[in-house]
Amino acid sequence: MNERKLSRRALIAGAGSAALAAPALAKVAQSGMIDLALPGGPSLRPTAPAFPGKGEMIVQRIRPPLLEAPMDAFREGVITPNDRMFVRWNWDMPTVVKAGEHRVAVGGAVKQAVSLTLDEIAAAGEHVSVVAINQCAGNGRGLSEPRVTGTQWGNGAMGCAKWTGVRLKDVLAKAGGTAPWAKRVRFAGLDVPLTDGAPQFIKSIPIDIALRDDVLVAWAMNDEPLPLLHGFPLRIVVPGWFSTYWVKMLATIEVLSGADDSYYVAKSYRIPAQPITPGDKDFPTVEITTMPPRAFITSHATGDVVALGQPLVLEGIAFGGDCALDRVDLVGAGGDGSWAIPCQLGPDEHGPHAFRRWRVEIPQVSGDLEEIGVRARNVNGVVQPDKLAWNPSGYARNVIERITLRAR
Ligand SMILES: Nc1nc2c(c(=O)[nH]1)N[C@H]1C(S)=C(S)[C@@H](COP(=O)(O)O)O[C@H]1N2
Ligand SMILES: [Mo]
Repeated sequence: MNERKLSRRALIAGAGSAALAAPALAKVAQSGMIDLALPGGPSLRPTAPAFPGKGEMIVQRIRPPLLEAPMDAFREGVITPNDRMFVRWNWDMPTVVKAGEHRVAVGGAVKQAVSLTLDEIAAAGEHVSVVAINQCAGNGRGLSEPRVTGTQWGNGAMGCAKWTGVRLKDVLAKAGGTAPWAKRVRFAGLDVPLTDGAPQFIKSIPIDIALRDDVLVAWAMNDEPLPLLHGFPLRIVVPGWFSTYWVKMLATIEVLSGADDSYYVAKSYRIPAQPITPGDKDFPTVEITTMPPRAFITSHATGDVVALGQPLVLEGIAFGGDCALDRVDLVGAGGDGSWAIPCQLGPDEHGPHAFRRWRVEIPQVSGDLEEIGVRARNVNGVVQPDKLAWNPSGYARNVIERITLRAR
């Protein structure tokens, strides 16, 4: 009940308009520079403490905004505060949204097409919260070797938040439910392409995923109304799936009777069906869907000096991807025959789709720690690989991340 009150307030407060003045976007104060340590190319990026609604973030692009969280945003806890959540817009982002006038059109292979107000969405069903990781399919792309095109993200195009809303299936029920022959559900936001004739950013998910109990039309992020940058007033949340499907500023829900041939599903956001070698052409591809497991060291970074002869505690975060995390191991350089030390997992506070903390103590540092990494395994037995599954867009990176520490 509390949840309901809170979310109602979130939706209705001040007729819930959110605006970000266009000039404010351009007037980003640059406080400093951060080195993303990207291989073989320019890797310095400005950081901005003054981007509207944000703490210190790495500015990859101002407009449409691409903001990355510095890794120190993940040093404590498992929930990413709203002001440290990365931001990604493919096309231009509307800077004023009037909640009172906002409608969500639900149509296609449904019984009766409807156009719903925010109040009607809020009344569509039980209010549900899920803690889930929002990760860009291109997270870590900038670390690809050889380099690839696209936003040169370090590993900060991810974050974990509590999302609150109603189930997508309850919203579909407002249209009388989906037809028995429904195949996919497609979403569009308020944003439109910047160039004439370019495809709109629309995305679809298979019908069985759309009807899952934890797939939401969400209006709150960490108990606050969705910030404009994150899709006010409503966004789709698909736990365990890359957030390219988590369409923001949701305006249209379209139930499809067949395959989706739209650009961002049929042509882009795809990975090789089989491993490839850089330079390969004309290989079959599949669409990006669920996330694989990943782990990160957050207590230390390459170049840090640690005390020789002393114990050393390393800490970080990890996640299972599309299912719960099973274990994390600290591993030495190289694949076979190398050492592995099991890490202790922090409490499972927020369920299978959230970050977990891990910790490990090395009893005594006996020399430099070259290329040590952390390797996550999920409950489905999927383990992070030692070798990068290189692909031309640097998607779905989950190779073991490594750092080198000097002992003095
Ligand atoms: N309407 C709309 N929704 C969108 C996008 C977009 O460009 N427009 N980008 C998607 C992509 S590729 C990502 S990674 C996530 C980023 O979500 P965030 O900005 O809240 O972190 O939004 C997704 N939803
Ligand atoms: Mo993305």
